[in-house]
Order: sequence, then C-alpha cells, then structure tokens
Amino acid sequence: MSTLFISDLHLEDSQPRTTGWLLEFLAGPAREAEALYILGDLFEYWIGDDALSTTASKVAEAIAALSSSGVPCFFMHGNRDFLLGDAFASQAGMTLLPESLVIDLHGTPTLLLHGDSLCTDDVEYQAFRQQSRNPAWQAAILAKSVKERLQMARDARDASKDHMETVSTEIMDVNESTVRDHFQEHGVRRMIHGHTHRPAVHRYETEDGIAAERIVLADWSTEGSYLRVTSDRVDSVSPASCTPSN
Ligand SMILES: [Mn+2]
Repeated sequence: MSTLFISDLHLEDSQPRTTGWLLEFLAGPAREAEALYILGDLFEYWIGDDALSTTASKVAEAIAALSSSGVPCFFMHGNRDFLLGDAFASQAGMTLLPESLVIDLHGTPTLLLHGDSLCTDDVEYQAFRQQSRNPAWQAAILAKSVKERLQMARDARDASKDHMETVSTEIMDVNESTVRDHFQEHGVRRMIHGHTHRPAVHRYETEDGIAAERIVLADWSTEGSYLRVTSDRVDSVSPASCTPSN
C-alpha cells in the first residue's frame, strides 16, 4: 500500500486546468492509496470558510468522495491557505493537522511540514508568519466583510510578488542549519515538505553519522505531481492525465 503526498497546487477559479488535474488525481491514483496528505497551499488564497470559491466547493466535494471511499485525507496549512478552518475541513472530509507532525510512514518516522518554517533567512516573511498564525489576528481578519477580506488577499498577493522580486533566491530557500535542527529536534531521518517549488531529494548525514533525507514536493504550476511512498520505494509521479496537452 502507498501513502501519497501533494502540496502547492495554488488552486483558484482562474486556473481551471490545475483543478482538473486534481479532480482526475482524486478520482484516479488517489483511490488506491492508504492515505493522502495535502501539505499546504492547496489554494492560492483563503479568506474564510464562509466565502467559498466555485473551485473550493468542487474540491471539497471531490476530497469528500475520496475520503468516503475509505482513503483518509489530511491537510496541513500553507502560507496561502492558513485561514482554512474546521468547517471546510469537515465539508471536505479531511483532518486538519498541526503545523508539523511526525508520522510512522511504513516504518520510517517522517516529519511532515509545509516548509515555510524552514526558510528562516527570510526574516521579513518569518515575522509575517508569526503574525498570521496568531489566533487573535486570524479572528480579527475573519470578522471583516468578504469584500474587505478579498481586498486583503489581493494586497497580500501583490506584496508577496514584490517580496519575491526583491529578495534573493537563496533567502527564499530553506536554511540548512534550520533543516539540521529539525532532524535533531524531531529525532527523524526523513522529512517531507513543499513550499519552495524546488522539487528534489536532498541527502544529509546527521551529527551521529546517520543518513537522512529531505524530500521536497513539486508545485502544480506546469503539471500535476504527487509523491508516492511505500515500505520500500519513494517515487515522484506525474500522471499522464495531469500533464499539459499541446
Ligand atoms: Mn507555500
């Protein structure tokens, strides 16, 4: 049996192709899985469970269908959809996870996280992250009108675009010493995350000489992609149905 991981789909109404890839994935390869983990940034932005986009409603229905077919679905927040709450999770039949979690993945303790918390060189972003995870700040945002929240989401997106243009690519990537601290603190030799849109398997040696790996999930900007983990294999898969047709 396999466990599947996806992240960074950045779904929104203006990108129906990406939503189409997800719907095919949920009705296809995901049905054979033991569990599906969504490690954040499923949506491009999230202004509250009371203001669902057409895409969000469709996606909730498709994830709920997967989950009721017997495949448990888990969701971890990203830096775009951190306001996604219990109401939507229950509508989609998925379980909300804390911001980091160690699971027993077919015998290997594995740390799961969105990945933004590893990008500690980006001091400005980390300050925003701290604020955005504060329950009082979140409640204040959610109390605003839908119109105000949509405007805030647009502003945040513009600010994030400006930020990406001005900050170097090294600063936007993970900090290696933070990565090593995470291996150490959580006592794991494998972690899986997304966020950086730099899919890869990075190999490390921990302080006590043990081999460790950091698997970075692919984003869905050019094609659908998922990570499939079994007891003896780790594969990154882009199903044919999820690749762009010319
Ligand atoms: Mn992200």
